[in-house]
Amino acid sequence: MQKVAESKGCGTTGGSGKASCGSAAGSGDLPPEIWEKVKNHPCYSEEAHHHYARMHVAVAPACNIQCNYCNRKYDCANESRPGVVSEKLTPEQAARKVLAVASTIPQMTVLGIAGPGDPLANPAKTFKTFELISKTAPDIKLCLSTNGLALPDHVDTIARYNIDHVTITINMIDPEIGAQIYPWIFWNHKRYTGVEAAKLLTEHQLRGLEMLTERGILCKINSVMIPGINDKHLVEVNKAVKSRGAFLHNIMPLISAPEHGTVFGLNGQRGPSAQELKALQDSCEGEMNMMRHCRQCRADAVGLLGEDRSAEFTTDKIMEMEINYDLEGRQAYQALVEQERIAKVEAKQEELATLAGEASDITLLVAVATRGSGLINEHFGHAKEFQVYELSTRGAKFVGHRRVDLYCQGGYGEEESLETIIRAINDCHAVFVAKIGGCPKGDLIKAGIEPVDEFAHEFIEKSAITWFKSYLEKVRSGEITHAERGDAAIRQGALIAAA
Ligand code: CLF
Ligand code: SF4
Repeated sequence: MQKVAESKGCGTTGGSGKASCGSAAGSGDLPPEIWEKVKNHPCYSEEAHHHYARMHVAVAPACNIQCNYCNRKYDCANESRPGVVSEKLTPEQAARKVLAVASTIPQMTVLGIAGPGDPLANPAKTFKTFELISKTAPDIKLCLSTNGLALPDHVDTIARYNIDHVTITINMIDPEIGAQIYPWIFWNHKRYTGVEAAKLLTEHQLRGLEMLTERGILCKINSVMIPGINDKHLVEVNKAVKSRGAFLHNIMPLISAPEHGTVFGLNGQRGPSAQELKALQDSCEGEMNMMRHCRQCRADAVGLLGEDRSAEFTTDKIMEMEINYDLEGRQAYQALVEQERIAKVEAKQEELATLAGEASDITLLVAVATRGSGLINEHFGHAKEFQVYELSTRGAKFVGHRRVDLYCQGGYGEEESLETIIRAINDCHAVFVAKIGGCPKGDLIKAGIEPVDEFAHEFIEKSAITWFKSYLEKVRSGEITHAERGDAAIRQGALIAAA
């Protein structure tokens, strides 16, 4: 357990001076057995999430607690963005779906069960699904996300099925705070409310975490940041989970809008701003590695984090699909992905070395339009999200992403969506794109955000460092004056899919 706790996890990306899971050496400062577990898990490795995909199967509809940020009509809000699950699956349907996706998306390496309720409130369906998949697709990593109430009862089963990655959503360790988040829990055929409910929940969560880490199972903690309720308290949560051997901490913004029909949505509880979220993540980073690339995905999501290909794999479609689960083909494809990944890291390291003599204390953010592979390969108008990197003389560090409305709307509503995009990346000095039209370019410049298209289809971090060096040079020569940017808005609600 200690070994895991001391390891530098995957929220730590290169350039910060700390080792990264995606270092050119392949393993950074992680023990080899940990590296094997995280190297192609898109949630446990920030570096991997540019290249590898995950899928969820929605086999777990029931829940044993109530969170004030969740409405049962929607996906599990602690592992999903709001939006109905398209279909609930039986374990057999789920197993077929996994094979269908694995045949089509060779870089899909992880199968997660994350709802739409709590997987451990549906243990028969959850473990049957894992059992079927471990037999038919043995190269796929198994991953589970839970609220933790029933966790201590299932730790041995989790270990028996080789489920090597478990996420527990822990929003508090103080029952007084918990009572403001959870109106009730259902345990041992009895409903508990208020502080008593929250006390039971936190005891089970922390005991479950200890039991898992004692068995060498990698644990990630998800926490929903709820301003005015648990925002300051999450620093204490961070210490508590680190001391119990958690590998990674993922502090996510509360998603709260009246149309979701949640208690928080209806009573006007706001989510954090981009600056508030980053400040909390930064303050916890000294204690532990922070995940910053979570997309709060659906309980039936398929694809790279940030893309959703679930519509390609509805039950009707997979029943008709010819399934060819080709293990060798998958491995060959993933070997190519690894080569691409190593080239990207080497390019970054080379460029980083040229920053060595710089003494500036300027730190700034830039936004990047990407479709994955660590490349600047998305058109501004087609971007559904922008990845955000922090640039300093220490290099380029991934610090988050901003979901946006598509700019290209077929000739309608572009001005309106541009306003929301500018609000979402308002804290950035520049936006890197593969291509951008004249209109949005002008408006971005007016808003003080430099559109940069000269690095189209090149590696993100290397390009960002090159641009940053020229920025510093312009500041030094007096051509520009460096100024801090303002705050940015975190988009609430569901993603608008590309047409
Ligand atoms: Fe799914 Fe969760 Fe496993 Fe990932 S998601 S069960 S650990 S495979 Fe990932 Fe999605 Fe964030 Fe979850 S981006 S919501 S952290
Ligand atoms: Fe909703 Fe998940 Fe909370 Fe259950 S644990 S109430 S499904 S957010």
